Amino acid sequence: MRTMKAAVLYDYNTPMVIEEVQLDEPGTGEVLVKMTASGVCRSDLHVLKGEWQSPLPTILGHEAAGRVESVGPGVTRVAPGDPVVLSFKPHCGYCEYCMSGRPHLCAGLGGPAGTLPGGHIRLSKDGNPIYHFARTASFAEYAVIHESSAVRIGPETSLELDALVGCPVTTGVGAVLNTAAVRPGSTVAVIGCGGVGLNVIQGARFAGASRIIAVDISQEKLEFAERFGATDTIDAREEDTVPTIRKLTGGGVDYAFEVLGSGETVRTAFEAVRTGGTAIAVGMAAVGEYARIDAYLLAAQEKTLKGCFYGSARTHIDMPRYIALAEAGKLDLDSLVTRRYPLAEINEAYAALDRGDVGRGLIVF
Ligand code: COD
Ligand code: ZN
Repeated sequence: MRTMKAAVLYDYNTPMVIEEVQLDEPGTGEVLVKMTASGVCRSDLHVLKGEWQSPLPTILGHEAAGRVESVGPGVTRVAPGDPVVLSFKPHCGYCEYCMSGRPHLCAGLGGPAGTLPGGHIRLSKDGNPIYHFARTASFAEYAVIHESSAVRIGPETSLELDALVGCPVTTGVGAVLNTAAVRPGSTVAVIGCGGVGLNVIQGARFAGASRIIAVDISQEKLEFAERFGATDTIDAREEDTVPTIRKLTGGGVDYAFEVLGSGETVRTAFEAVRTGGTAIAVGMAAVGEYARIDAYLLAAQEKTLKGCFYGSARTHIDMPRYIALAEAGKLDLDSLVTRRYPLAEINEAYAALDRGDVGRGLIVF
């Protein structure tokens, strides 16, 4: 057991407490990672605000990179010293989803929310359990994770920026390349240009989209989106999104991505695609929220409405590839990060996200 600094959330809508907690050694099939950096994402904010329930107390953080410190019994995929990106979707490798190339939907690993696969809890404070949010709990100096959550990457890499591959890059670029399989020359709309939306935009640019229409309610975010490849912008506060997209494209886009998480914007995405087009819901709405779509047009215009979880990622294939693309200058990780914080300032980092500051914040250990 080791003692380390971590940010603990005890109650919704209260600041995280930076304090010493205890972490057990990795068990069978588990890996201990020393954290280099962990990104600041809206999914954690959803929990902070109580919009998504998670057992408490918990340590948030799910997009991170670091180095393997030690491995538990039976671990063969990684060794101490290996640089890894953390994946918040561990997979068993043997279930129908894993075997058919969709490990992001793996159904083979048990355990309730807030625990590691198998139901294990390795975090505690004075003998009381602390839950592992998203099976990563990366707002801490160290994390114990499942072996399949430790994605080994090349030795020569900027581990700090690679943290972003853990969530926004894999989710956003994967939504374009895997979930939608955008074809060169297609037209694309992106509704919500936060950390994940920017990666949908740069994924679409990489895929060769001819037109990338960014939609947001912040002029600053729209200007930032242009740096990542947006060819047109729509301020949803001033313009009606669907008619504007139809006018710009002569009838609608081939693909519209909802990257925000609301029923209303899923509907906007559905209405913004042309006949035969595809709307992809990347954002996760509040539990119980519905998207009203025109059931007649769904059939008559042969539209597709598709969900996307974690960029339909095959993490061990995709994450090293995204890093290679970044190293080749084809994806931009550097400009995504607009501010770095020490762990002690994590509450300020989430306040900045909530305020709508542009780009991604990064907690650097
Ligand atoms: N129309 C257009 N844009 C809007 C509107 C609106 N009505 N309201 C808000 N926005 C903009 C905001 O200004 C902001 O720019 C953007 O939408 C949201 O961005 P962020 O930075 O707040 O959020 P992200 O990018 O960190 O996260 C967005 C997700 C959709 C990924 C996240 O919230 C989510 O739903 N995650 C679950 C889905 C998933 O697979 N997650 C993987 C782990 S995160
Ligand atoms: Zn995230």
